Amino acid sequence: MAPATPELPPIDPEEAGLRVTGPADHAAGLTAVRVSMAKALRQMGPVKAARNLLSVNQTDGFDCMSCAWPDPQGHRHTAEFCENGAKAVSWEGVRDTAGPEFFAAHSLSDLAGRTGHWLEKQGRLTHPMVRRAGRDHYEPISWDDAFALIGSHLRGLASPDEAVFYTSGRASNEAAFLYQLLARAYGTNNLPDCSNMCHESTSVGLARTIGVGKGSISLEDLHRADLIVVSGQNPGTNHPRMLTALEIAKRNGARILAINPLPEAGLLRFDNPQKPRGLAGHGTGLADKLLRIRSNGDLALWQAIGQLLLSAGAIDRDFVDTYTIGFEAWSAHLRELDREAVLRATGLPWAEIEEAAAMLASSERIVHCWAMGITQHHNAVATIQEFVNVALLQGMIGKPGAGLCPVRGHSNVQGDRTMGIWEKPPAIFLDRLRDEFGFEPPRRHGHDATDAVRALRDGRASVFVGLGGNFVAAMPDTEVTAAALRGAGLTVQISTKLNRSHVDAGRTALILPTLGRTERDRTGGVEQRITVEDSMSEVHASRGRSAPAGPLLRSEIDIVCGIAAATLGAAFDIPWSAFARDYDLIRERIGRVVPGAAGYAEKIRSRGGFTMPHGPRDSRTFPTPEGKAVFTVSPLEVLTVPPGRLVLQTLRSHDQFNTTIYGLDDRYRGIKSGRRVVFISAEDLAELGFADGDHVDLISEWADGVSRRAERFRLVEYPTPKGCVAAYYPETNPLIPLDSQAAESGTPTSKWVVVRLVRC
Ligand SMILES: Nc1nc2c(c(=O)[nH]1)N[C@H]1C(S)=C(S)[C@@H](COP(=O)(O)OP(=O)(O)OC[C@H]3O[C@@H](n4cnc5c(=O)[nH]c(N)nc54)[C@H](O)[C@@H]3O)O[C@H]1N2
Ligand SMILES: Nc1nc2c(c(=O)[nH]1)N[C@H]1C(S)=C(S)[C@@H](COP(=O)(O)OP(=O)(O)OC[C@H]3O[C@@H](n4cnc5c(=O)[nH]c(N)nc54)[C@H](O)[C@@H]3O)O[C@H]1N2
Ligand SMILES: [Mo]
Repeated sequence: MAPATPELPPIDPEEAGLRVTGPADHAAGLTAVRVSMAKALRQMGPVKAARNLLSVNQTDGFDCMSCAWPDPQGHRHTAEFCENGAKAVSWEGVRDTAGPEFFAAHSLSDLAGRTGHWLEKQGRLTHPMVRRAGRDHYEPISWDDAFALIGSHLRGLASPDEAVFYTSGRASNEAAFLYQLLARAYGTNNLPDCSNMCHESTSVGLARTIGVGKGSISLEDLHRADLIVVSGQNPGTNHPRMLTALEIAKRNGARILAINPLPEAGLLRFDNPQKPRGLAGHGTGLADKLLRIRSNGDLALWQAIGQLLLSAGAIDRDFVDTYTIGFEAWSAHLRELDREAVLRATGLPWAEIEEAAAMLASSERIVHCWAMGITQHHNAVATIQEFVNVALLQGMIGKPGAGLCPVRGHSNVQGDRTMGIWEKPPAIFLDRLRDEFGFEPPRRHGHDATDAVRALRDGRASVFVGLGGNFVAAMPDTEVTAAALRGAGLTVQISTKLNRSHVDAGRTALILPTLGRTERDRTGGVEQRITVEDSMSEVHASRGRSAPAGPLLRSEIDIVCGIAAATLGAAFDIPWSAFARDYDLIRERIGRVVPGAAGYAEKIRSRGGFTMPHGPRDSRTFPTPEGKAVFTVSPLEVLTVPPGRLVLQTLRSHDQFNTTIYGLDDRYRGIKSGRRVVFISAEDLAELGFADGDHVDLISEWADGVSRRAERFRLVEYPTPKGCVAAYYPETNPLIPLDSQAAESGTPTSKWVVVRLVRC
């Protein structure tokens, strides 16, 4: 199982069994229920499976960690989860563990030859472990010694900016709040997070145009919309509970316009597994129209739609006059729109664009939803601002049944940002932090995720702490990112399972095992709850029910407090050990520091929680510098690729959660027992002289002249637009140049990688 190139993650031997059956035309249904139950029973055993699956997303249970989709208010199904939620819960609840014996048996050199799938499959991490400089094994270490080691490294740095504090989006609000407090009390804003790779373009685009970097709707709005636009998103796999909301909306008369290069099963038809009709019948047809757009054609599409709406007079004049600025400049710009450029960029016939525009023109309550197919592009911020322009034109913000709905990924990624996990914190947040804790927080911006890699690579940073996640596998340019972490003086991973980021370890490296969302947290001798915020700004409590995977596990909060006390001692009188004993004390501080969270500790005691305020949604108040919503003008640049090259988008299979690979199948796209596939159109196969079933290496091309390679992929003929191919993340991350980033947001362009195919 030796890796093909020593630096690259190895190829799974199970790939040899790869089979291809072709795409499905609907999502969920009986298969989904059968698959999730079988997995749960196998991995957790019957008692734990029942306990865990019955408390997912219940008001007194835990928040499902598989996505950030909101829970319905009032009536909830007994089973308020989906197939992929059940997979996530089972994956955390496994009976297997990877403790000291495992690490004694497997050196780091051995682990370097294993796949990410194999690493996570070893089970839950149970003991704090250390890899001491020069050694090839992790060995056990006590919690106190681990904290002392971190403290001495951090205190020994020449500047606090030589440390990086990364967060993945599963951390609770309480853990996130204390983590940013630790970083800032220590002296740095180096708080990159998974948002930087995810919805950062959304945060930037929405902050500029409506003044708040978050979505503006509730679940109820989605149910009441008469048109729902789903751009660059695959909800059947990544937000399956959203299909239920789409089904309700359809029943209430809504139409759905989907915009995607691929005919994703979950966009076409939905068999709701929670209803008898869904279990046996043919389900609900979802998209009324699917625009099979070329990669990155969305900016052009929305400019064209804007122009068509303008000429059709589909304008909410009152809204535009009262609440916005910049309309004249925007409409003048669209009058000049080059139709030829639109056709080239989108690959769509003009008549289809007109049809889509007519759907918008004839709707009164429109919700715009989007995800990674929009945010992970060079011009992502401009694209988002362009459909915001259209939403403003039609007055679709701050009215029932209408609004903007960025669909977040990690279950608490939005909450983490609210709690101050941000390398560019707003001044008001820092002022309130100063007033509450009595120290002056650093004001200069910190590193985002890609800058963190550069700083580690160039020796400007030497300590990396990860609160969850798998930085090495999730980031672009795998070899560069891995080498950057290996060059660090100290890496600390607070994790539930083993992954690539523990293997590409710093000279000294720590693994700190933590409780997951499903597990009972009795820190301080009492049963604790944590809180989270979903994609629609609903905040609520979450409490795990299962016995922890091992007696030594600590909560993320406890671990952050341990690191903080060992690093900062009694500085600023921050009561770290009291915080760890009573999470209500943290919530009281959150209520005083976080804008919009006044009375936090009391509010989350109410069943179902509360909604964070949102000016545009609540009262059409737009907290931009101008005090109004802003129309923005973006030049239309059509990205092209040289002859013989293709545009690769990197996406998720139905059997993974980000870098966690549950299995090697992608049921909806007809792939079994393999992940190293490239979906490619019949035209491209013919033009490039390949056939379905051929094997190729992928080589990406970028301005720096470095040739990045990912090896041995099987070509799969698939209905994807000509010139646009798709393959799974994270196998393709070695192809994405670190510097290939979205303008303004810095998000890696995971959906736009220029590649060529070489027969192998
Ligand atoms: N089961 C499961 N659930 C998850 C995750 C998971 O891995 N597994 N991940 C979570 C996370 S962190 C996130 S961010 C979300 C991700 O949720 P998604 O954004 O749905 O994830 P992707 O698989 O990246 O899918 C991107 C979609 O955009 C389309 N697309 C690509 N390029 C373009 C383009 O140029 N234009 C348009 N219009 N469409 C395009 C692709 O064809 C694909 O359908 O899901 C969350 N939920
Ligand atoms: N090419 C390409 N790259 C991408 C993307 C893409 O579409 N294409 N998508 C990007 C996106 S949207 C995102 S959000 C990032 C994801 O980046 P990350 O959030 O860094 O990665 P994950 O794979 O979600 O992290 C998985 C690890 O989290 C740990 N973990 C799981 N649960 C818990 C918990 O409760 N607590 C703690 N402390 N640890 C836990 C486990 O050890 C597990 O191995 O990847 C990005 N990378
Ligand atoms: Mo994400």
